[in-house]
Amino acid sequence: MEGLKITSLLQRFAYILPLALLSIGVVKADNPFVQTIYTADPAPIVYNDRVYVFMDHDNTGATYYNMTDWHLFSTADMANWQDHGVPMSLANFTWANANAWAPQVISRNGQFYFYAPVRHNDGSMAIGVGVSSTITGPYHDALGKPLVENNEIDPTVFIDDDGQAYLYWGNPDLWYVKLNQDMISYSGSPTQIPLTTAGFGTRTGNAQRPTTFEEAPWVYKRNGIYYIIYAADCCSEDIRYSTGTSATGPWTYRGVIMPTQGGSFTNHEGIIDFQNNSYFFYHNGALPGGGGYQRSVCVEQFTYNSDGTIPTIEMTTAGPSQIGTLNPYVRQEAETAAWSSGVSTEVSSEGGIDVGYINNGDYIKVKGVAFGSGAHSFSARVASAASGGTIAIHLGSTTGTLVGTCNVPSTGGWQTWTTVTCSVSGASGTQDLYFVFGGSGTGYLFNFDYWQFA
Ligand code: FUB
Repeated sequence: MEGLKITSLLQRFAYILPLALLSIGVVKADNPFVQTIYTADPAPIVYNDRVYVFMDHDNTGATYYNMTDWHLFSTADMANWQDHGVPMSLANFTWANANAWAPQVISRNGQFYFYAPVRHNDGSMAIGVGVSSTITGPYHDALGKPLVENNEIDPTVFIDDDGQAYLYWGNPDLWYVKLNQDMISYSGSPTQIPLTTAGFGTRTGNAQRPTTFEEAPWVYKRNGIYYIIYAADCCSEDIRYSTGTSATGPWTYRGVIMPTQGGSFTNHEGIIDFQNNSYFFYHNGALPGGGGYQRSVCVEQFTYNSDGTIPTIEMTTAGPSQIGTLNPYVRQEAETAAWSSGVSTEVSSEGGIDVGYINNGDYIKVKGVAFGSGAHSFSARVASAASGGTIAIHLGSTTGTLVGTCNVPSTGGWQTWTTVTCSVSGASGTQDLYFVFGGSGTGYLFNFDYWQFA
């Protein structure tokens, strides 16, 4: 826990001033959709009416991709994202020692399988596979050794309609292997997909890489068309795609989806359909202090053309429209946010995650909260080893209508939890809700686990 606090403190210095400057009384944009840490290489999966996104965790101040864990966020409405913490760590692959890079998770056999590139102790990049009986993990190493190893990266996994599963990966080449039903072994040998210019476009000025394919393959099938999306034309990368008539091609080059934008020289995509909409996930360097090694995951909504081709998708700070609303009259996790400023998250002693490291002026935005005819009280689960503080409940912005203020006492410990309740007046209709934290002094005020209106 203390280690988390130190990490958080370092992160805080990187984030807090620019975020504070950006946030004075304004309604925030919602991309990047994770603000508490730097994140990259998003891998979305739809499960039980939610979108879960596995991602890397870029270290603050890093000058290389020396990442050590993966994080998971989920949403039911594409606007408010719940932090699930760390479902899998590099340390779980005991045969690996660095580079916790781009993962993807898939469900089969009532289990969830987590594929990721890591650096094997022998110095070569390899792909490990983790397994868990729940999507949120924790995942454990399924094999105790690499699933495949050829010093190439970026696995993507796809199960075809006939039940055959494929693992693809590669940089600089592009490979696939047929996975067995158990998803942790394979049949035959890894096979190289021919990188032809007809299949993957023409790159100029790089004799070693004559096609645009660089890395980050993402394979799926939609309405009978096989798609392979990839990071292309390094560096800076853009995102391109090809389509095929089978899971193993042949592939036909289709062009650019997302042009080079956004202040990161890498990009890495994931695509899903959810609630009859299509979503494109990617990363950029858009958070304060961001760049090529401090990246942030984002998402855009898009519509396929009628022939199945994909339109050009630009990076935005607005992100997708919210699907439906958020119900404030059931327990909501404090770590579910459309935007936050200044805070970090940690493992809660009561299970799950809590919001911690809260300073005076930090805030959380929850988008599209359906109060209906009105709320009369608010309860929050809180803890404080310091002297506590206040949760000011605003509508519309951090300085919008104040509908209530809850006092948080000292509870004698950062994980010594109590429930506080305060009266609320004027919260009705559907509103963007802002919890603005207050307190005296310069230290942390309190922790915040969950909340509910009545
Ligand atoms: O995040 C590390 C590497 O950068 C990924 O594996 C690549 O796809 C690129 O995004």
